[in-house]
Amino acid sequence: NERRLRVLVDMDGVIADFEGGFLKKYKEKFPNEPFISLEDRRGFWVSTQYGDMRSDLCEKAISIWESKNFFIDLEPLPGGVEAVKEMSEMENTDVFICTSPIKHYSYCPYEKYAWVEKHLGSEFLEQIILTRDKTIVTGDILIDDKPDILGVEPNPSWEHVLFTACHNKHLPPNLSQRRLQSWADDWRGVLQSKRQ
Ligand code: UMP
Repeated sequence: NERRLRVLVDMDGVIADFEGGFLKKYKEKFPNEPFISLEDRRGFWVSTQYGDMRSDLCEKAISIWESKNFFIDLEPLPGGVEAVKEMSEMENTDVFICTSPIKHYSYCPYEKYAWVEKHLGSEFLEQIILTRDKTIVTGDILIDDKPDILGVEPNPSWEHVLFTACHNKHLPPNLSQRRLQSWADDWRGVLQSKRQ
């Protein structure tokens, strides 16, 4: 059906609290090291900002999300699970969870599936797209907190709607990029605007 709307929803920073989960486990593992509060986060890459603070903190940060149980333990972000379930029940709407796994593959891909099963239900295991390149995935909308989503396809089919996160909320307004401030924002209106 050509009239169906296809929505791609990112996981980390959109429905799963990567930043909050990272900071909590980083402080537990490195209680005597400096940390960056969520208020002070700038830039998508946590590891880059920690490395800029002190070079050895880059690998310490990376060790947190490479650890067993990091991804499965992430808390859902407010309203995200409910929104994904609601949009998946809308008529003529297909929802996919589109997420990039880290390259240290021991735990992350498995735990992303387990997280989706735990919070969204086993029927959503059909809807998972794990890819390091989201530009080759076709869809009408991609809801994602990463400001720049690049890959081999120079003209992705989707409109990227930037989901506000601690690391992107200070970016200067970009008139060519719509934003969702949170799941309390008008995501239904964004979907409606893409329907023919
Ligand atoms: N990630 C890193 N380094 C960072 C921050 C995040 O490798 O400093 C990982 C976590 C996620 C992935 O697995 O990058 C981001 O995926 P998307 O949210 O773009 O799908």
